[in-house]
Amino acid sequence: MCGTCGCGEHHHHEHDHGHGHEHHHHHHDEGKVITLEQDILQRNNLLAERNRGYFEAKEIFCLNLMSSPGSGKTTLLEETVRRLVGTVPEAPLSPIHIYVIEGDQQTSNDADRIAALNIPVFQVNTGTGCHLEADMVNHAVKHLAPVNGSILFVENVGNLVCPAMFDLGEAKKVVIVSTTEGDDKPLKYPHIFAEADVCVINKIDLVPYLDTNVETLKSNALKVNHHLQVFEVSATKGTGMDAWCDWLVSECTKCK
Ligand SMILES: Nc1nc2c(ncn2[C@@H]2O[C@H](COP(=O)(O)OP(=O)(O)OP(=O)(O)O)[C@@H](O)[C@H]2O)c(=O)[nH]1
Ligand SMILES: [Mg+2]
Repeated sequence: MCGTCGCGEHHHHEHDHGHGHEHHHHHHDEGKVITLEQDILQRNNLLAERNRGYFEAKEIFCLNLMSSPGSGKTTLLEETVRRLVGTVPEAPLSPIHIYVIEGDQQTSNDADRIAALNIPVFQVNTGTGCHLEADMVNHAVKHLAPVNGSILFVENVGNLVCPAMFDLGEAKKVVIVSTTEGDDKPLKYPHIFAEADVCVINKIDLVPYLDTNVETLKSNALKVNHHLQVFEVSATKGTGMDAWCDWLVSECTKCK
């Protein structure tokens, strides 16, 4: 399905032939592949802009949450929802209406976790696809029909590479990286950090058990993108969650 972002069949095929660590190049198909990629990305960008216009008109604050599998996107969402729903901030934000779109290859596990909090949620299963695309968000939004002034969280498919290439029409891209992944990930997977507006460093409660240096992790992220707003949190223990939620509320107010 996804030749666009380098996860297509032809790549796996090449790996199957045991080229080890060599760089792979497209040979006969190179021109064709690049044209196809441009077409897919261009069509996605057009749809993303339509989503963006819709969100702006309805003052919906849309965030795209991206990370490796298991960094804690859903846990962060669950804890964020609990806090924001419990919050009664100053008008015009009270009450905050929250909607969630869940992207996974298979299962509705994450949607079930969000639905348990009584939040409207729509699960997108991408099958072999490794990222969400703007048309999937468009489709999901039609089902959710979010009210004006709401927050819409989109949890992307767990993948630190491909989601970076696909604009969904969101106002902010958030990359989550957990301390268990090591402090070099921003340097090894720079594109997603370069595209993001915010970097949430999650699982800081585990730092005592790891060799990961959070300051190094943070400075590597900022090396790739010095505009990044960085939050250090433990979604499970609650550390740093207030700063993250305050930021969300203030950005949500700005988009009014
Ligand atoms: N210790 C610790 N564990 C956490 C934290 N946040 C999440 N976890 C755990 O990490 C595991 C994965 O969390 P999820 O929230 O499912 O991760 P995810 O990014 O949504 O995963 P995918 O949707 O599969 O990509 C779960 O067992 C969580 O309980 C944290 O701050 N500290
Ligand atoms: Mg998840």
